[in-house]
Amino acid sequence: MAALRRRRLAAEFNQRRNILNQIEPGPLALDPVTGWRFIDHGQSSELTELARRCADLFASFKRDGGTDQVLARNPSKRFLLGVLSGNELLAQPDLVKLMVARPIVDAAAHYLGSVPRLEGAVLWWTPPNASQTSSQCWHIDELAGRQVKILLNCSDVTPDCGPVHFLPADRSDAVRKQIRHRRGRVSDQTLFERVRPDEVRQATGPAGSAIMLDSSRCLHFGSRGNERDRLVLAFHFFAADAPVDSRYHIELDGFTGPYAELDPIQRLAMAHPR
Ligand SMILES: O=C(O)CCC(=O)C(=O)O
Repeated sequence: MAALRRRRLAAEFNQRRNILNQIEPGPLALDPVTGWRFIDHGQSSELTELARRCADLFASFKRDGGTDQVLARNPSKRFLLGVLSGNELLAQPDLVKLMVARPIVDAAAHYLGSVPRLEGAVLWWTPPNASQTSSQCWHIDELAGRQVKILLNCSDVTPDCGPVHFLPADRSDAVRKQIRHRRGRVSDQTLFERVRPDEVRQATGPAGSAIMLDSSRCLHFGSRGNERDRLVLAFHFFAADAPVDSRYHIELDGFTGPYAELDPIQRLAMAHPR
């Protein structure tokens, strides 16, 4: 399926690759070796604004009883609870337009080698919890070979808020090769037999700070041991010919209304070749 899609979209992919020489990697460029970068509060005006708007949205969601409802719907899961996801976000054009701000798209384009598409987005709330399951264990995001995921802290994230922990891509590649990892979870024991604790990074920081991460290469986990709430906006870019992830998939019908303001590169980032 994936190979077929790649072949079918080869011309589209090449076009998106050729446009790269008209774009600079810009201030948010990612290191191709380590596959991540930290963005501090205020370093990207777009991300600072996006975090502020997401925090406001969450405050009204909570006021309207949304958090109680989401907990009632998920009695056995108390992490990464979706506040708003996928195409629901299209009703918040200001948020979506900030996600495809040029510094973000340009950095993702250079890392991925072609103008990518915004594949999906979700605003996640993690309340205090004591579980250690699923994405709370070391893993990579398996769907694509590479991706650029932005995990934007929309609340202040300290070590007791279950921050994302990750191992840079070059070290993750080496460890995965040693243990012949292809998919599934990696235990703490297996990892720490090969990795020093100080090699593991934590995505802590004030609201408005973020990490850009190739979560398909960097082993990572999050939402573990929260003693306090964490609100995070996750959105990710895939190369145009990568598989489609239906979970938080975001797909715009046309560039009308507020979306008419998008420039040609941003339009490519929001256009989904079929
Ligand atoms: O933030 C978290 O809890 C984990 C996020 C994660 O695993 C992911 O985005 O792939």
